[in-house]
Amino acid sequence: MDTDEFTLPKEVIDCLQNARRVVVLTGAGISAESGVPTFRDAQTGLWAKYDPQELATPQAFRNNPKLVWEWYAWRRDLIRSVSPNPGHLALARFEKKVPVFTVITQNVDGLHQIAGSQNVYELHGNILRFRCSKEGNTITEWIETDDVPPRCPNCGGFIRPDVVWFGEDLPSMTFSNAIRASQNCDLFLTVGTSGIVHPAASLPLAALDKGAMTVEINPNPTPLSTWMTHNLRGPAGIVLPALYNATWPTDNQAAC
Ligand code: BJW
Repeated sequence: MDTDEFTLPKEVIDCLQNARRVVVLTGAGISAESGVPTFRDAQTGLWAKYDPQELATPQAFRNNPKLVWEWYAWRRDLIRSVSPNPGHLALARFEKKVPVFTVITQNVDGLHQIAGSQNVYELHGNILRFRCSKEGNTITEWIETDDVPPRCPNCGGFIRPDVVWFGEDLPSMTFSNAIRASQNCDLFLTVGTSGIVHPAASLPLAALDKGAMTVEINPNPTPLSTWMTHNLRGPAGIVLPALYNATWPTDNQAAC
C-alpha cells in the first residue's frame, strides 16, 4: 500500500501540529512489520497448535511451566533478531516535536525504546526481563542447569518472564501514569491494537471522555473504531511516517 490509499484528515494534522500533549497506545500490530507475529495471529511452526491466550496465563505456567517457558524462549529469540520499523521510528521522531509525548505500549518487545522513544510506559511488562515466580524480585542472572524453567538463585522457585498474564494486575504505578496521561492529552492515537484486552483498551475512552481527539491507525476495524474521532485504515509503518511528513513537512528530507 502506498500513502495515496488513505487520507490524512486536515483536522488530525492541525491537532498534532498544535497539541501540547499527545498519547499513543500501541499494540502488537505496530511490530508486525518488524516480523513479530501479532498476538492473535496464527502461531507458526512448532507453536501453531497452541492458542497464545491459553499460554499467557498463570494457570498455564502452573500446569506446564516447561511448555510456557519454551514458548517465551522462542519468542524472545525471535524478538532479539528483529529491528524497529518505520512506524516505531516515526513515533520516536514525534517525541522530538510534541512538548509532552507519551507512548503507552502493550507490547513486551522493547522495540519503541530501541527506536529511540524515551517516554514509554510498558503496561504488560517486557519479555527480555525475568522475575522469580515465588518472590517476584527481578532476576538478571542464574546458573544454567537441566531445569526448565531455570530456578531462582535465592529461593529455588521457577524463573518466569516479567510480563503480565491474563488475570494478573498491571504494574500499578505504570498504569496510574498511563491513565493520567490519557486523561490529560489533546490527541490520543491508538495504533495496531485489537482493543479487546482491558484495562489497556479503556485508555482511549478515558481520553475521549476528557475531550481529546482520538484516532485509530489499523488496517482493520476494531471494537474501538466506532468511538474514534477518525480511523486511518492502513499499516502503522506507512501511516505514521505519512502523518509525520504531513504534519512537519519541512522535515521531509530527513528519512522517516
Ligand atoms: C496492524 C498491523 C499493522 C496488524 N499496522 N496494525 C473488562 C472486560 C472484560 C475482561 C476484562 C476486563 N478487565 C479485565 C479483563 C480480563 C482480561 C481481559 O481483558 N480479557 C479480554 C481478552 C476479554 N484482562 C486482564 O486479565 C488484565 N488484568 C487485569 O485486568 O487485572 C485485573 C483483573 C484481574 C482478574 C480479573 C479481572 C481483572 C491483564 C491483561 C494482560 C494481557 N497480557 C497479554 C500477554 C502479555 C505477555 C505476552 O506477550 O505473552 O498482552 S495478552 C495479549 O493481548 C498481550 C497484548 O499486549 C494484548 C493485546 O493484544 P494486541 O496488542 O491488541 O494484539 P492483537 O494481536 O490482539 O491485535 C493486533 C492488531 O494489530 C489487530 O487489530 C490488527 O488488525 C492490527 N495490525 N498489522 C497496524 N501493520
